[in-house]
Amino acid sequence: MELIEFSRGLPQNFFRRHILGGENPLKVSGFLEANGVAKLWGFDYFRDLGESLLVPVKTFDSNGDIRVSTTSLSDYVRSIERYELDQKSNRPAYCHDIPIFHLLPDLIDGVRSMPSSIFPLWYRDSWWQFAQFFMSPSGSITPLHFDTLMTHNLFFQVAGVKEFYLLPFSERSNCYRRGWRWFDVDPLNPSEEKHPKYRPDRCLKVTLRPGDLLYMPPGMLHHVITKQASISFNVDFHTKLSVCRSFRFVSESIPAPSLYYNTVALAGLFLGFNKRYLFSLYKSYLNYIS
Ligand SMILES: O=C(O)CCC(=O)C(=O)O
Ligand SMILES: [Fe+2]
Repeated sequence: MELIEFSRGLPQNFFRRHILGGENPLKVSGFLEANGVAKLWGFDYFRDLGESLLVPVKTFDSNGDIRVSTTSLSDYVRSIERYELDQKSNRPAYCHDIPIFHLLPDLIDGVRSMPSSIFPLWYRDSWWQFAQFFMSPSGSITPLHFDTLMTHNLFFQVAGVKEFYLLPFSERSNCYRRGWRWFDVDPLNPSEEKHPKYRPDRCLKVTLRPGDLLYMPPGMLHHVITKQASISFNVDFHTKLSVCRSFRFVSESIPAPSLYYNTVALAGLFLGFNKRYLFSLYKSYLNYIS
């Protein structure tokens, strides 16, 4: 596995070469700025916007549990700002996987200049419906996992800095798997004693700064640490090949809800079913993922 890097622009054959056939992660530095989506939303923007907007925030416990509570977006931004000034207080939880364009439809105008050709045809006219939002204070961690639907992932870093620790899907048997998609190995702090099969030389570190784009192919294991208070969003999507492949993982206990959502995507990608109708069947997914 190697990281393929571009600066700002994308090559002509980006979708065909790197997304349809690719197995490697790919980073495009300065992608958002180059596509007119620069400095779109800072912390100020959400602080002033979200007084009445309630969002779930999550804590990932070391035993693998995820605890969820609710706060107003403005209060949440203020708690991050306080924490970043004086890191002695408790770190605020992680605002993780929020379907932001459904909660704040005005934000869609800010991303219309993005080239939709980076998505499969079926997604292009409204790719933002599939986007998930992340806001986090420095030090927040999303532990090692792969994405539950076995989708491709385009990850957009809007503000702050994140480090991704990436491992190929083929390393899943060496990372001490828990259930379908979580892993016990901590690539930042590996323990030879506890996890002797883990191969740190297979792990690739990728740093994302404001404006950067990271593409991860289906099944790529990722562990993510927020280095500087961060705002990001991603779009998980299927191609015909990735959605068909996902049904193979019945033998690895892919959960029934994931198979349900992939059946919906299959109907869209192969049969071209109207997205307006299909999306209502898919929408609950955006609140289902961790
Ligand atoms: O940014 C993070 O902390 C997690 C991102 C992630 O897991 C994803 O995009 O699938
Ligand atoms: Fe993920």
